Amino acid sequence: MELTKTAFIENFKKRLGQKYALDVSDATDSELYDTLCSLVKSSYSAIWRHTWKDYLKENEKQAYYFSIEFLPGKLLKSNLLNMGWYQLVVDAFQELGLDFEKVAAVEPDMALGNGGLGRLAADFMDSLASEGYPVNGNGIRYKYGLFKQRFVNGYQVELPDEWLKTAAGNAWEIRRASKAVTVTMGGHVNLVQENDYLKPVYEDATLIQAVPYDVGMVGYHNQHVNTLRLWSAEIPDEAESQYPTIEDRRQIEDITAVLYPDDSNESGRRLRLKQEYFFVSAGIQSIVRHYKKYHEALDQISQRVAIHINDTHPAMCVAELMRILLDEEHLSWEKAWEQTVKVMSYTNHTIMAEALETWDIPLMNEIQPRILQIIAEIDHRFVTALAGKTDGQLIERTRIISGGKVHMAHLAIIGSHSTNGVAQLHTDLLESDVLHDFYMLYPERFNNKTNGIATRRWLQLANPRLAEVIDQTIGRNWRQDANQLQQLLDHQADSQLLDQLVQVKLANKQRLAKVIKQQTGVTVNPQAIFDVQIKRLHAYKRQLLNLLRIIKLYLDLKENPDLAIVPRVFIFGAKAAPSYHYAKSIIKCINETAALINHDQTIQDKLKVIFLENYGVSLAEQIIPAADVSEQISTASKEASGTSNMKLMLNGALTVATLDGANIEIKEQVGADNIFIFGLTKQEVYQYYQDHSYHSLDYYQQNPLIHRVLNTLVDGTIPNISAEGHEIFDSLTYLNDDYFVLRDFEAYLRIQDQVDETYRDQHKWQQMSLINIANACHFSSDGTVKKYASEIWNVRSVAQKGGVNVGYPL
Ligand code: NBG
Repeated sequence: MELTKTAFIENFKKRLGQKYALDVSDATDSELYDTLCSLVKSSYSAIWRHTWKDYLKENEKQAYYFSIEFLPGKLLKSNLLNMGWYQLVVDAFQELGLDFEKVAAVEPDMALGNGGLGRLAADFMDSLASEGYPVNGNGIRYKYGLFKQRFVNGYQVELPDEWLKTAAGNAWEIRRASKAVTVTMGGHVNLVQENDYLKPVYEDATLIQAVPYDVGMVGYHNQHVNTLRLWSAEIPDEAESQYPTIEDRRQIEDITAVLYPDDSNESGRRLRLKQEYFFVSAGIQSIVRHYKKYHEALDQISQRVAIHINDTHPAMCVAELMRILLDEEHLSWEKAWEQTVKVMSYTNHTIMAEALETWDIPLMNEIQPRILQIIAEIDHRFVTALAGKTDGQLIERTRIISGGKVHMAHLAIIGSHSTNGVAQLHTDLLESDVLHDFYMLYPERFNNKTNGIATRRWLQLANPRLAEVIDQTIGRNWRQDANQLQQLLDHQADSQLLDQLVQVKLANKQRLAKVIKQQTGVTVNPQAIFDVQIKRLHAYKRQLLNLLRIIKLYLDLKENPDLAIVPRVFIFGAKAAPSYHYAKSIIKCINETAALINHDQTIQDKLKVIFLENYGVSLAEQIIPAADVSEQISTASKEASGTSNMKLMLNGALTVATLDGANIEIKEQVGADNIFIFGLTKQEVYQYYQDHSYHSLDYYQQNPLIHRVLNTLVDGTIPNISAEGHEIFDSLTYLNDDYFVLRDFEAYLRIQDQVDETYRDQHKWQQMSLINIANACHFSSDGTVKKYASEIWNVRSVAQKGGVNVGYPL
């Protein structure tokens, strides 16, 4: 049916009547939301069916993106936008006397991820569908999303995020019981000779039913819908009687209960490894089953299937595909291995050692003994093939099993044809340092794919005011093709446009000020600089550097209340991992500093510090459009890429940055004059590592300013932080400040002075802002996924890009 407002209203009322036997005026927001989702889903479902049937008809090669995190946030608005329905639905709701925003707010955030890694996966899914690529996601349907963060007396408290229990539940998923597979875990395995192959015989293994829940990933105006398949662990029907008590059942159901169970203890680690094998095995089994339905020769599977290992968590994909090709399909080891390496590819997302997973051999054996056998065989063959040909120590350093542990990154690299980093500097570091040994062995496997962001969510949806101004300036084609944003560069001298940017930013700041007031009770002045640092709480990201500067400003103002500074509102959003004690102490210190400053009458509006609770995708959508300053201040070399840097520049914030991750590429695009760069470079950081010449205590003892600022952590100036203040103080002084906070402090102060000075010249500021918006197109994830598709997976786009007006039918 043709999509018109009248037709939509008619269908909407009819659907509400069918589902709930209600009129519009009697329905709750949840019922209205559910009805709207149901209409949206019926529209794209027909197309969804065609999409995958077309893949089959055309015999398309398909790729599968395996990730333990997906962080899509809310999907209603993004589906409406991508389907071309957004404005029409808003208008229709208005005509019906309904509040669209209130209804949309009912949707729970799908928070199945921690941070950048999971959000990147979600932006990629949006871009892959919008660019028409045959690529599906594969992950876990956690019953509880990432914890809900609350602050109690300034401390982070974690509450369960029962997103599936909300009235709205997950309206987008389809449970596909018919596509369930069985995952085998635990027990023992013996190999018995049968004909000319070895057959594994399992004893006492646990069988788990993996049930997929599929979520449609709707492409932008192109009638193309991919699948995000999330697996849930259940007890197989035939095994019900083996699990008589609730406790028994929980052993199985807990496998997909929570995201990132606390792995600071053994039982947390065991559960984590189970999760990894569970979704890897379920995903690969279903891919192979699908492949076999339409193709015969498994020794050709790499021509039709690509599998992407997103970070090390799904690295067991290598061993699981080998297991199936060997044990179930009886391919020879050589053939199976050749195909596996061609199918697999791997992205590394961090150089932090803690994130390069290793597992104790006994634990791996306990979770899946057959997988351990296969990994051991891969390791053995790797060592044998290299023996005598290369330096023995290099072999020891690169082999998969060593020191009693299984090294997952080694498995991922050895078992795949491509390893990429996520920004140029990060890839360079992998090649020259972190993975240098592997780079010596397989230089051709390494490549860079700088991250990207979905402009649909981060500009069109999050910042409609800015989107409209851009439409008026360069037309609407940028909505289809982000590269068009560059046309804005022709308008740098258009003072009317620059004024409009001021108005847009102000309106967005007013909107955020309301959220802040509601959440914290603090009134902030929208004329102040909104200075934003939003990202996971981690020592290397240096929220602490920001905090020390805030304390310095506070001390300055206490000393001289008339000091003329440009008023600033510092805004933080960050969760700390539940077992990361130091990060939680930083949260406490920021909160106490905020309370001190926000309640100090002498400071007034010059300084406000806001730490918004429960940072996540939906909150980011409110904060980012309102930001003037983007804090990207990690210790050089530590941030693999960053993506909030890209989202903030797209929304016109100016970046204060170290030369780290993608900041370097942002600088290259906007030019050194349009970004505020400071601090140690990666070379300087590495030099310090080499000559051990950094002594942070000297900075404390010899620099009066640093002395004064650090003392506030321990002398009671900031109240209620006696333990946390000392902990942080010690880390920065006696424990030699791992992340060079003190070393970069003065450079940071100086660059921030430049920020103030520039902000005073609003014309210049807005021009810089415009240049940032225009150049953010270089970081569109549409462009990034094209490179993955052509350079790593070898899949092609199968949907034509629609025009701006190609919507989805009613
Ligand atoms: C994060 C990095 C970020 C990067 C994202 C996406 C993890 C393990 N890594 O710098 O810290 O932008 O991945 O690549 O979450």
